Amino acid sequence: MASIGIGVIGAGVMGAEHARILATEVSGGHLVAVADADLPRAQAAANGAKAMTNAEGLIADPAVEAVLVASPDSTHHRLVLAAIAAGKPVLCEKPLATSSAECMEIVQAEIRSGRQLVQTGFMRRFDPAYREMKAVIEGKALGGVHILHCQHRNAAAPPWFTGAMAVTNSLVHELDISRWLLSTEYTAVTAFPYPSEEGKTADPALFVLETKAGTLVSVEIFMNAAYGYHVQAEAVCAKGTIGLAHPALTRIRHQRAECGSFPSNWIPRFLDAYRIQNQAWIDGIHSGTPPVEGATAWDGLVATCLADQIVEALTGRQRVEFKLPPKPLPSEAV
Ligand code: ISE
Repeated sequence: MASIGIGVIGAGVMGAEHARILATEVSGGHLVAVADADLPRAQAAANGAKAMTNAEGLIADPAVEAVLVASPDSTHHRLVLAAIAAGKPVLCEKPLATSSAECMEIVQAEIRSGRQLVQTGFMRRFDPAYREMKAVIEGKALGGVHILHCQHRNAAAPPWFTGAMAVTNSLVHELDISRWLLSTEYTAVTAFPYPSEEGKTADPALFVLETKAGTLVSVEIFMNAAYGYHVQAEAVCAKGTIGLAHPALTRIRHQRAECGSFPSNWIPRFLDAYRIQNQAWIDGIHSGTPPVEGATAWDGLVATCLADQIVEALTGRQRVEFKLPPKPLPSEAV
């Protein structure tokens, strides 16, 4: 099959990185267009491919056979629905949409299209280290997982980042990856926000999630950890533990100390994950079978729906039992 023409919507940090990956690091697909409200920014990311300001125009463009959405969160719902209506496969950065009602509209529209067109960009599922962790957990040599400890630290939150976004934009990664690692669903959450100064958002915050499998998942979210970008996960199992190793590839020993550096943000840490994710998405379009590791529209809905309930839990130290809408069957699409 000929190489697939891909259009990227959004040319900010993530959109520009996806455009670069699609232009230079994948096979079987290539970048044909980039859309961004800021034309010079679209042109810079397009690097010779078409640049435009109209996202709907990009989706309608006949040269665009598949769409990657990396525009601001609030635009995802509208653009993913437009891609489904055009019958084009769409890989959408997380979150799939900003409310579970919007996610449900996407789930329903995809069912009505009769094809699995949507992949939610939970790229950690393609990260080699997380995949190794999953293989070891499923191999059962360490016994069942009792506790999964997760840390998600950013060097500094951007000025426009709200307290709720620490959940809807950052914690959603742990919601998805832990559910995927453990093959279970969550039942409840208790949030422990660090007492914050008046008018400031709680940072760091600790969340303890309960699961159907009985495993407890602890997640620290620290948006202003200052020292660098750092994601950690360790599964405490009956006969041992498995965790992610330090992300640096080298260690420096100097003046009686040893150190390994941290990246400034998630792109260097998850570079392989983004590339492998995008390649698997393209391969799935060619074969007609989306990658099994990929997060579906339903997975996107689960993360957003739980995140909304966790934001509520943040307002007090209360335990909240999760409620999820029933997963619609293909025959139940409305
Ligand atoms: C950001 O939007 C991402 O998706 C990163 O992967 C995450 O680590 C970061 O906390 C988010 O703000």
